[in-house]
Amino acid sequence: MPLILTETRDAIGTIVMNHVQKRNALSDALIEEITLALDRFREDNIRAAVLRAPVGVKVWSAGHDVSELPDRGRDPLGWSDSLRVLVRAIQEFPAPVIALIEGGVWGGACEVAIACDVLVATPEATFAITPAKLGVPYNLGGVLTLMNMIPLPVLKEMLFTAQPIPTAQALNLGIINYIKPAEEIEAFVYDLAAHMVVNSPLSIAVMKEELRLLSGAHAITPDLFERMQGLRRVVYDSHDYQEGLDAFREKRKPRFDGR
Ligand code: LCV
Repeated sequence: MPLILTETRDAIGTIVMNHVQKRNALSDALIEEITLALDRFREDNIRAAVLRAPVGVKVWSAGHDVSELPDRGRDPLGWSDSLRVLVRAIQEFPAPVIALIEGGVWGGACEVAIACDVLVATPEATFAITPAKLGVPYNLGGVLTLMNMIPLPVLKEMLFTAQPIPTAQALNLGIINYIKPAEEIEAFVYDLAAHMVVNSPLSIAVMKEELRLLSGAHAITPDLFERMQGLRRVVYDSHDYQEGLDAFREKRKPRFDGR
C-alpha cells in the first residue's frame, strides 16, 4: 500500500503523508515516496507543492523512524540518511513548498516542516525537537536549518527540553506564517498557492535557490568541521545514545547517565 497520496491540480502538487498507523514516521520508504513525488512534480512543471498529512490527524509526523536509526558507533544523521535527503529535496525543489500542518510535529519532522518555504498550521498543532530525548547528536546541516528559522534562546529551549511548543508561539516567533482553523486551512493554503503559481516560476526558483545558498553560506574551516564531527561522534558512540534507542524500542523512559 502506498505510504503517500498525491494529487496535481492547476499547477499545484499535493503530497499527503499517509502512514497514519506509524504516525507518519519518516522511514526510508516514506521518504523515498515523497522524494519520487517531488521528482515527478519537477518533471510536470508543478509551480507550488503542498506537504500535508490526512485531514484531522493528531500527528503530522512523528519524525525520523527510530527503528531505522543505527545502533551506537555510526553517525545516525549522516549526509545520505533519508531525513537529510528529504530536507535537501524540499530545499532544492525549484518551486515553493507549503507545509499544511495539523497535529504534532516531532523531531526531524520539525526540520522537514521548517525546510518548507511557507508553513500554515492549525491552532492545535505543536512542534517538538527531540534529539535530547533520544540521545541523538543532531547533525550540523540540521542545526543550521533550525538556527536559520528559530531564535537561538527558543531553539536552545526546544532542543534542551525536547518539549512541544504551541503554534501560537511558533507564529509569534515567525517560525510559521499563519494559523488557520482546521475548517479553513485547506482553502487558505490552496489560495496562497494559487497566488504563487501565476507568478514567474523562473524568478521564484532563482530567488528560492539564492535564499538557500545564502542561508547556508557559513565560513567553516576543515579544522572546525572535524572538531564538531568529533564531538558528535562522542555522542553516537556513547552508551546514552544506545540507551535512548533501546528505551524507545522498549517503550520505556530512558535513563541517561552521561557516558
Ligand atoms: C518509529 C514510531 C515513531 C517514530 N519512529 O501513537 O530529532 S531527532 O534527532 O530525535 C530524530 C532522530 C528524530 O526525529 O527522532 C524521532 C523523534 N520523534 C519522537 O520522539 C516522537 C516519537 N513518537 C511519539 O512520541 C508518539 O508516537 C506520538 C506522540 C508521536 C504519537 O503517540 P500515539 O500514542 O498517538 P503511538 O506512540 O502508539 O505510536 C503508534 C505507532 O507508531 C510508532 C509507535 O512505535 C507505534 O508503533 P506500534 O503500534 O508498532 O507500537 N511510532 C511512533 N513514532 N518516530 N515508530
